[in-house]
Amino acid sequence: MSGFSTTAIHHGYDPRDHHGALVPPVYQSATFTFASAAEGGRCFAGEENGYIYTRISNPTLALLESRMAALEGGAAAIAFGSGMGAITATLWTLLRPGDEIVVDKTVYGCTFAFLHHGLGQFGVRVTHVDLTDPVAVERALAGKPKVVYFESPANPNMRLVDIAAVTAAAHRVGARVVVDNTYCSPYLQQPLALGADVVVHSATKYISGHGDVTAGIAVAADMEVAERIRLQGLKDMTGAVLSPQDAALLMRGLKTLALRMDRHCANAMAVARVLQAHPVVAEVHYPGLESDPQHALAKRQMRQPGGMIAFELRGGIDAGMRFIDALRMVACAVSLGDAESLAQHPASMTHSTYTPGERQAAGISDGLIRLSAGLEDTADLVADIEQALQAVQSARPACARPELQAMVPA
Ligand code: 7XF
Repeated sequence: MSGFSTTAIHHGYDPRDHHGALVPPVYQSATFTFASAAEGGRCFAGEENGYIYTRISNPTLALLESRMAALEGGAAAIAFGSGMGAITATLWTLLRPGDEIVVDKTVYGCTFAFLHHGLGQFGVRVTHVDLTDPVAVERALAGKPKVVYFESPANPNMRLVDIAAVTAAAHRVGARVVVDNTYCSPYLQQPLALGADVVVHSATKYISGHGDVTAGIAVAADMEVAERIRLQGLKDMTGAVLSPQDAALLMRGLKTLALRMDRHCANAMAVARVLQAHPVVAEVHYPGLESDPQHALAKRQMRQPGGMIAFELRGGIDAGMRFIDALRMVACAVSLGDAESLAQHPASMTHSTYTPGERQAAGISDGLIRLSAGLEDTADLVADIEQALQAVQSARPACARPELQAMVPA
């Protein structure tokens, strides 16, 4: 078994099968020819292997899929044109009217919207539960849901779910577990190894790594589930296929995934320490900090604590907005996992699909700021964060002694 990066770079490809081309060629073809009408019929009937049409499969997509399956430790992967494509196709495939899905209380804004505006409209019951609370988990599972769904860490507030514990409990009642592994990538966390059934990704983020692709991936532990997601969720229900060019860009991203994640994590740790020590910061949510209540769980299920941080400033939303506007290098933008560090305000941006009441129930406060630590030099990133914090501090009510600044009420 090769190491992570060797798999990410070499898995499933031999240049000698492709005229010696070091980099896999891109099969930029929507359709594939059959040697005869009979062969075409056999391919459609599943009696003969062969590419038919790119919405079903394509050699470039197949190579990306085989690498992602190997990296996540799954039986097979399916590539999609967006993370939402992967999530919707997976859940449309696994759920029927009358079924229940149990979802952690915090998920990405459009996932939340899909659950309530999409699945909810078609007779699927959506129940939000605090999956960090074992008693609440047992109570929710008593209703025999078909699927348990969560992110860990959750977007945007960094709550971690104990993947092995929740999965074991879900399996006892026959529920399938789907984990959104976007915040980690398979380098930091492998939910299938902890028992989960399907992993979904917004590959737009760390897997691409360069902010130039919108893509998604689903990886299933079981081949039969993977085939159903491909033939129902992808082919018929969403049509959310990835383009071969974008698959090639994702494979380029995969080659440096481990290197990039190490730098993202180192930068996030440095920023988290600066935030934690600063008097204008009220709270930092980063599982790498020893003081974080989920530090021990992070050490158990993640290789490193990741490149994402959430925090709240004293002075709430106004101070948060001032902080974002004061940043010079860090861009104000949604998305994450890019080379460029990005900051955004979840309540008005990524999670504005929730009503204020729903956000409160999800633990997403109005003052929360989310930072995606990029790949810049640590000193430059830290300097930008420090000067923006200083700008917030200077704008606060004058206080004779700086050490008392922290005591000025919000
Ligand atoms: O369809 P997309 O590729 O944008 O992926 C959707 C998605 C799924 N799961 C998680 C955990 C995500 O974070 C996302 C996309 N999130 C971006 C963000 O939070 O910044 C989207 C910008 S509105």
